[in-house]
Amino acid sequence: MDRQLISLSKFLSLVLRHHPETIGIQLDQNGCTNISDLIEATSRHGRQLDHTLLMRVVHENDKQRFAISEDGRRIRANQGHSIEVDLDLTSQAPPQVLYHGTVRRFLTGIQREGLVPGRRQYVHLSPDERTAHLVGKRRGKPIVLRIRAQQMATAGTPFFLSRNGVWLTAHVPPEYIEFPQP
Ligand code: HQG
Repeated sequence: MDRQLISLSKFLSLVLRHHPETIGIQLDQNGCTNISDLIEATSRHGRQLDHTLLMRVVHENDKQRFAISEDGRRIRANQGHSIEVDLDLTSQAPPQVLYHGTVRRFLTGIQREGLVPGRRQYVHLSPDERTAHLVGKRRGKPIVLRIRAQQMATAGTPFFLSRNGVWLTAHVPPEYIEFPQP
């Protein structure tokens, strides 16, 4: 993605996951908004956006952060919301182990409370170590935690797989987390 697309992707993440009111739009209960309203409101907000550019942000997005409805009229973020939305995901069995990328300064909190969603709707887990490493790296020297997801699921915790491959769950208690040796 080029710089213009990255900047637009960040802006659309802000609007479609956290603060639609910044540009005066509303999301429906599934987190969707009308594409033409979004384009108009974004342009009114002083950011250049048209349909072609929006489709490039969606299709060239490194993490497939956004999805378009089948009729092509609506858009939403695939995951990452702080606003409560119903992504209509069905729970499914996770692999035996999932991964979470974080940094050392959060470890004490995680050891105490487990992984909590913070301002997001869910805790985000990665299917592979490499992805978790990149997630942790956003904040400093990455630390990758191994999560015994299958055990959690067997004990009754639902897991969801977002449309862009991120595993979501409400909370990971510390007893299911393998911490790296200090
Ligand atoms: C940490 C990006 C202290 C947690 C990424 C994380 C991902 C705790 C931070 C997606 C804690 C929350 C999500 C506890 C969790 N005490 N710290 N008990 N429990 N934490 O950004 O997983 O580019 O909300 O380790 O690539 O980092 O936005 O979650 O460091 O897929 O599409 O609290 O966001 O994708 O941070 O990242 P975040 P995350 P996008």
